[in-house]
Amino acid sequence: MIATAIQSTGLWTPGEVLTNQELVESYNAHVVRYNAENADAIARGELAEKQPSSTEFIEKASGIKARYAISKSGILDLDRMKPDIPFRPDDELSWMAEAGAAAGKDALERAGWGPADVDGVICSATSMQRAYPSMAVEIQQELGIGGFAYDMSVACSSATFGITVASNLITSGQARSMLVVTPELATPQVNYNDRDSHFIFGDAATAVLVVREDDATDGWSIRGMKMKTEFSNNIRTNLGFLNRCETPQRSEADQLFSQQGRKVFKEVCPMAADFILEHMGELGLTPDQVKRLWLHQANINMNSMVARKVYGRDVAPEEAPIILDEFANTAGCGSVIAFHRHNDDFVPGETGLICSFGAGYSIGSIFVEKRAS
Ligand code: CO8
Repeated sequence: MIATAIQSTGLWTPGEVLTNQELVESYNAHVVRYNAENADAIARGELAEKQPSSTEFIEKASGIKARYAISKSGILDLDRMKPDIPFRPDDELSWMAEAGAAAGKDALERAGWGPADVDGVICSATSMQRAYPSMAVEIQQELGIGGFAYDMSVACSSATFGITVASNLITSGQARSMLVVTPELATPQVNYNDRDSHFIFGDAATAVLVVREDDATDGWSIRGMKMKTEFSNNIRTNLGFLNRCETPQRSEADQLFSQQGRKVFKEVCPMAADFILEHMGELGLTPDQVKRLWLHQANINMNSMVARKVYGRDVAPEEAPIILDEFANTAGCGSVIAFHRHNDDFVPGETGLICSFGAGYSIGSIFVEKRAS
């Protein structure tokens, strides 16, 4: 069987940083205005009085301190409370393709590879800016890559499932190398009027260059890949192409990200830990042979719990690195950013795990082993 490897990874972040403090100040100003405007209805018991948000809660409950955002001013503008994205005509590069292409370019430069060395592009992300032409084909054109390209989407597991598909395309002989791009413009999906979720997401894009192992110069051997899905309504968006035809019409809030955060926490932690241990067992690995878990980045407490269950003991921060303090939840990008940022200290032969978990529910697990250069 043709073995595969990750040759390099790439990362793109928007230029603007949005802190918890800024977000909470803006949300709390909205609360004051909302409660004043609806004072009569609140007094009659028809509407609930909105409660303020707090930076202390956000950091303690999630571990998030800040996030990168494509339009900070739009989010903080009380009359708007959503990113303000300048319209681009059809003959300009779209926003999502720009983010994906930048991450892809970074991955290629880090590998020292050119576009001609790549056989195709998979754009795998939570949401697509449009259905067609495919985002992947636009990114392929922007990067000057030949071959074929297509989109796929598995929410938080978009990148890990995308890497798995790319690896399988290489193993089956359909490509020698694939660029898996995950542009997550997550802030446009956030309801900034909602206290429970206004702080959760940030924008980023990642790219992973998956290659035949015998073409890899150094990088990471892929030792095993495993995927799981199980339907749950606990993390959901209802945005879709049927919406404009539905009767009655959905509100805007009903088309944005929503979740039962507590339930997700309780259900996904054991599911992810059991899945990781099962996959490890199938590969003949024991937890002490796995140096690091690059986990999905939704919640710091969730990651500590999953890591503790996997290792069967308390874990050091470097065993399950956290990037959501800087990035917040970047959906499919989270585990790849953790891997991208925290792998320099691996020596050849050492093994780590890239693992996503989230909406669907979906879990994607990829064990990688550092290769000699
Ligand atoms: N400020 C102050 N207090 C607050 C706030 C706030 N902003 N929000 C809630 N509270 C209060 C609540 O009212 C509650 O008060 P009380 O106890 O009096 O009722 C108290 O704080 C505790 O509330 P919770 O129980 O809801 O708080 P938790 O400790 O559970 O923390 C979290 C909430 C942070 C949401 C937590 O449950 C969590 O992170 N869960 C896991 C969620 C998760 O992993 N989700 C997956 C995310 S989905 C994903 O990763 C990708 C999907 C695709 C995304 C697409 C792009 C948008």
